[in-house]
Formats: sequence, structure tokens, C-alpha cells
Amino acid sequence: MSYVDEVYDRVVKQNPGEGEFHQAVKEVLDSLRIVIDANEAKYRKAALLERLVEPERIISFRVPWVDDNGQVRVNKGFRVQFNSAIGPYKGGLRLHPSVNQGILKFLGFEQTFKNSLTGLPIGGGKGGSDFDPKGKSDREVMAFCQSFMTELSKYIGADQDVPAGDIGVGAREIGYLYGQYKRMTGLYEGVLTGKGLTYGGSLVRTQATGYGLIYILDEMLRHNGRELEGKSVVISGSGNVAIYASEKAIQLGAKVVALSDSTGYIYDKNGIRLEIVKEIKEVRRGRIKEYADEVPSAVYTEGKGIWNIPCDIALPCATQNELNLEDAKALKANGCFAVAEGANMPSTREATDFFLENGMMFMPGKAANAGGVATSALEMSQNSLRLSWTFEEVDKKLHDIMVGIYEKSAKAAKRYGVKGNYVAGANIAGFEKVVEAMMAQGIV
Ligand code: NDP
Ligand code: 2IT
Repeated sequence: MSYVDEVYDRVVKQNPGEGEFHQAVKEVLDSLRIVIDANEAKYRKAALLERLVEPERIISFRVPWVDDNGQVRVNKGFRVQFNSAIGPYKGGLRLHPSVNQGILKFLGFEQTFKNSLTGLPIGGGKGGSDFDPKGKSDREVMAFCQSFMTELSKYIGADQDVPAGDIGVGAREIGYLYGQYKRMTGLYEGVLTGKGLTYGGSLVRTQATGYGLIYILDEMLRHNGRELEGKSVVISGSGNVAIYASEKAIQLGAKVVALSDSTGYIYDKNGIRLEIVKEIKEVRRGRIKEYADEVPSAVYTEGKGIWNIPCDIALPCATQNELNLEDAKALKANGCFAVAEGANMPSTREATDFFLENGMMFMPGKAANAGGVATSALEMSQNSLRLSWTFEEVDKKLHDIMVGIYEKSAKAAKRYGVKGNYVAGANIAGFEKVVEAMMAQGIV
């Protein structure tokens, strides 16, 4: 049996019930076969893959807090410190009822390669809780965040592990988490990113994942003889990534016609009016349905189905496995020619294979959404320097990093004879740096 298959079988056996983690490992290992087969003896002897798929450490803890009725509630808290070969653990915190250890392991594993691709010195980590922020008061969210950080603060630090936002964690949550970290440790340090601008945050971090997604999409289109201007775009989700992907796409002359949330989707043939979406989502914390109540040209449809809307470009920006084979076929049949993933692993394996086998341009999440964490690393740099860069400076660095990720992924794919396969290219380029650092650091 090949080394890759052996290690994959072992992952399935040793990590029962963690489907998303198995899926992420399989996707990465499958596209690394060419590299691993060429170095099999060396990697086997060093148990390189066995080490790569095992998190360095998982911290799991109880999060008790008191709700507005005086009732004590208990959630599960986690931090997966996956790989520190190239820098301190870095990655977001997710607050969503679906969160479990397997999902955080898939995210931490992906994060390791993504962070490597950015070219910046950051390892891979992810954390979160099954706490559901929806419908909670600010005080309840603060109570939860303070309890979560009381425990987490023992395991993180500016040179050790630097969490940030992800689903359900934005500026409000980062603020509460930061305040509690400072109170627990007495340290005013860049231990979290996505901070507010008055206490060490970086300009552009809010926009970074969405902007970065459009920068790399634009690069991919131009290298394949296409352009973004005038194209129709369907974007799933209506959170941080979806909103700022929409903003940059519109700035560059595309027309965004649809957005969604977990309840349904809106279609606006005239192009989405983003200021209304921002008011609903960022100010009111409302539902995307409200857009159709305010904009006569928009139609709201309950449930799934956003991928049946005809478009040139599709950008899944909500959550894992939100786009399956049937959706991929519908996109192709309706004329879609490019897909870039703002979310982490939003396309199922079958959908990804369909895109690759049917000549569609496809940029996988670990390359396409790396602009968020890259800008987080720029926030860390500014904190260390005790300086703040301007919007234009950070935006230019972000743009250059995304172009760099495109080039690394395209070149690695070409080098291994799979030109245009950015899945293989991103996995190989991300892997090479992590492996070199791991091998150099001995058996750890
Ligand atoms: P937000 O919490 O801001 O928004 C999430 C959006 O996705 C909401 O519209 C939400 O709808 C929808 N969504 C979440 N879970 C589900 C679900 N199970 N089914 C359907 N829709 C769902 O999160 P972000 O925008 O920050 O994150 C979106 C994706 O981007 C995630 O995969 C995240 O890991 C990834 N990402 C985020 C980065 C960042 O910097 N924030 C960086 C790189 C990747 P509803 O409100 O109804 O729950
Ligand atoms: O998935 C991701 O890359 C993020 N949620 C951002 C992580 C970060 O540390 O900024």
C-alpha cells in the first residue's frame, strides 16, 4: 500500500466520527501523492505524514456562563494547536452550534498550509465553541467570551498562539476576549488579531478576506484570458467574508446578484445594494430576507438553491460542504466558468473534482481566503513594531501577498505537470515550506 493510503487509513481509524477532518486530510494527501511518492523513503523514516496529520496539542475545556434569566449554561471550548513549524499557532475562533473537535481539526489542518502559502511566519491553529451567538444579548456574549478566555488565556500569547475571528466571531467578540486576556495576564500584547483600531487593530483586517479573495480571483481570471469587469457573481453567505468580497467585486466592475444566510437567499437582478446589506447584517444583526422587504427588485427564496442562479462566477463564502456535486453541475450548465472559495472547504470533494475535470477555473479556500490570516500577520507585525500602517500600505501588502499566492500555486502545479490545477498547486506549495521547516527541526 502507498504511504499516502496507509496514513489516510490510519487517520480514519484513529479519529472516528471526524468526517470533515478525514475529508480535508484526504484532499491534501491525494494531491501530494506526486511529491510524496518521489520522497517516500525519506518521509517514511521520519514519519513525516503521521506527524503532519496529528495536532501538536488540543486543549478542550468547560465554558460556564450565566444567561439573562440567571440560568447557568455550559458550552464546550476548544483550541487545536495544529502545527508550529513555521511560526506561532495562528487561526480563528468559531462560535457556532455545529462546532466540534473534528471540525476544528479540519480547520486547523487546512490553516497550516494556508498560513504557509502566505509566506509569513505563522503556524496553524483553530478554536471555538458550540456556543450560538444568535439571539444572545451583548451581555450574554460578553459573559461567554470572558469565561472562554479565562481558560484559554493559559495557553496563548503573542509569540505562542494568536487567535482571531471566524464564523460568529467579529469585532464585538474580539473586544470582549481581548479585555479578559489583559485582565487575566496583565499583558497588553498582540495576542489576538481583528482587534479594534483604538487598541492595536490593523486597517484592512475587516475587509481582508473578502478583498483578498477578489484580488486572487482577478489574478486567476487575467492569467486565463478573462476579466472580472461586467461579470455576474453569486456569493453565498452574508457575513464578513461575503460582504467584503461583494464590496471589492463591485468596485472592480462586477455585478453581485445574490447573497444568502443559513435560512435562504436573495436574488437582485439589478445588482445587490451593499449599503443595505451592511445595515441589515452589521448594524441590526438581522436576516438576509429583510433585504427583499426593502428592495423591490429583489426576490427572497427560503432554503438552499443559491447555486441554481445563472452566473459567470461563483464565490462560496458561508461554510464547509455548502456546494455539492449537483450544485457544481448546475453552475456549469448555467454558464459559470470560475469558482473561488471564500469559505473553508465549502465545496465537497465531488464538486471540486467536477470543477477540475470540466475545465472550470477553481481556486481552493486555502489559497483564495488566505488574505484574512495574512492581514492578521500584518497586524502582528504592526503590534510588534508598535506602529500602525495606513489603509493604502496594508491594502497594497495584501494585494501583493495574494498575487504571490497565485504565483506559488500556479508554478507548483506547472512544476508537477498539472498546469491550471490550483488545488494541487496550493497544497504542494503550502506543504513544501512546512515540511522543510519540520525536517530541519528534528523529531518534534
Ligand atoms: P460570519 O459569521 O461573518 O458569516 C457567516 C455566514 O455564513 C453567515 O451568512 C451565515 O449565515 C452563513 N453560515 C454559517 N454557517 C452556515 C451553515 N451551517 N449553513 C449555511 N450558512 C451558514 O463568518 P465569516 O464570514 O467570517 O466566515 C465565512 C466563511 O469564511 C467560514 O467558512 C470561515 O471559516 C471562512 N473564513 C473566514 C475568514 C475571516 O477572516 N473571517 C478568513 C478565512 C476564511 P447565518 O447568519 O444564518 O448563520
Ligand atoms: O480561516 C481563517 O483563515 C480565519 N478565520 C482567519 C484567521 C486569522 O488568524 O486571521
